[in-house]
Amino acid sequence: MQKRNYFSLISGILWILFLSACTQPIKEEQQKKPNIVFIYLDDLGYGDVSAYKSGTLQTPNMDKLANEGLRFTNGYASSATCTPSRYALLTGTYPWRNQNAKILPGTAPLIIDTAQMTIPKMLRSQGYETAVIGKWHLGLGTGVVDWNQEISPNPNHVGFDHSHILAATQDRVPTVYIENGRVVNLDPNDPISVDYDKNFEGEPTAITNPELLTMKWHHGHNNSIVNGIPRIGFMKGGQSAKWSDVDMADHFLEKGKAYIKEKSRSAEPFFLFFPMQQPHVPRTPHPRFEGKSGMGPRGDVILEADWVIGELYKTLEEAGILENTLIVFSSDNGPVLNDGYYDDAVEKLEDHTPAGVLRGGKYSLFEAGTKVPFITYWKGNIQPGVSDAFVTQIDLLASLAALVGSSASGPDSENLLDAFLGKSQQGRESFVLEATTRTALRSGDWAMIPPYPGPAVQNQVNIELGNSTDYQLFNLKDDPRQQTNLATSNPEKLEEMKKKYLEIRGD
Ligand code: NG6
Ligand code: CA
Repeated sequence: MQKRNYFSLISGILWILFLSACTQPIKEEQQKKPNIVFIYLDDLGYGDVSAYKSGTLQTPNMDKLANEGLRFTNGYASSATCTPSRYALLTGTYPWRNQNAKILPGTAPLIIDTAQMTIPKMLRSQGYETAVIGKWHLGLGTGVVDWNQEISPNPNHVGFDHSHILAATQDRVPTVYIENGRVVNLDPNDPISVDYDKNFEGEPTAITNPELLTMKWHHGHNNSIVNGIPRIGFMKGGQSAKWSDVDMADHFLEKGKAYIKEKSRSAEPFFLFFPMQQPHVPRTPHPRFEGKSGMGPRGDVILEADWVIGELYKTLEEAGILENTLIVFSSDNGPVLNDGYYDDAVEKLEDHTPAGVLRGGKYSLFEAGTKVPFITYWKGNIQPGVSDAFVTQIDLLASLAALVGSSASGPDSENLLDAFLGKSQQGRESFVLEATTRTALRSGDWAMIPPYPGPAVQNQVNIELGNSTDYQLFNLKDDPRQQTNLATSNPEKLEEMKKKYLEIRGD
């Protein structure tokens, strides 16, 4: 009898141990907030991802996210250029509220106020570790930066625990990586100086020494030469710190992989903001990708970026955290072919359509300026599908806050979490988008562009900017290509749109 009691006691204990061993990891997994990886391309168009449009360029790793996640057909960047889009994304604030939110030189001060709420700050308050690895372009320091000292404020002062960045763009000096406010690999005996107005005596430029160039400039981009590529701005010194352009994709990938691997072992969830430089100019694919697209360097760097994304995905999978990681994929603005260098982007395009059927491109108030590929992917949590919900990058702050249990937001950010997770088709109603300091309204199925002076087409980049002496009104449902201006035939709708636009703009 006693023996039997002991037996049942021991088997009972074993059962409890067995059951708790089975349920424990699941419980922990459920309790741990999801990691968030935001992959942000630079100038990638709505039609550059093959999941968005069957074309000659194949992007299998982007397609995997799109086809096994949620592919948005009405996903928008906040601006048709880089800095304003990034500002809006991180702060949930319309970029036109901040007059400094425009394409910045490499010497510009940080335009995010260190008191402002940001996505990484909000996540940090919820126990996240946060990092930015890639292109920054939101300014650094307070005005006059000494690149040989700690540069402050930097991304670490607006919510990132860790930052490994390029300051502005690949075509702007300084052409160095900056980690947590310090230039990487800098030799103190060869200090860096940067100036956007005048050259340093005796330093070669694209104008004085064209024989040093391996890439030719088309417009702009004729100041200092680094690695044979003419840049915007003048730079002197810092030889050992200069990046290698063709290795940039590998460089950021290695940093991204190392961060994911390290944080996958941490008890805290992480947020990795991974803004990539492709396919912005100068397009410098690693030799492994050279000629692979048949479309010249622009196509090649898109294939390179696609490969990087596949590697990041694999890293998450191998670290065993794919099921607990929300991946968001988008682009900062629409596409451009010739953005200042002769690189065959126009000549070798063939039948590829970077903007899909959309009108305009980078810099434009027409749809292709801001309507971009937009994907959310979360294995096991987001059902694969296509969403027509109207979502914008400005909404990520409030939506991610809702995901992780924070009530933080930005002044213009809407909580669209259910739309981002595919639980609802309900997006936002209206949005005032920006393009080179001009603004326009997108509301319901409609787009309204107020009159603006200036050329209809920017000839150097060959993009229709949206300027006109008249109001322009389009019904995007019937006319996604924006071919028929309904401003005169539908005056009621025009008035309604004007009113809404002024309400939001508040001026
Ligand atoms: C423009 C540059 C362009 C690109 C852009 C910024 C010239 C003539 N053009 O001024 O090449 O660098 O700025 O692009 O200099 S963005 O995607 O970062 O906004
Ligand atoms: Ca851009």
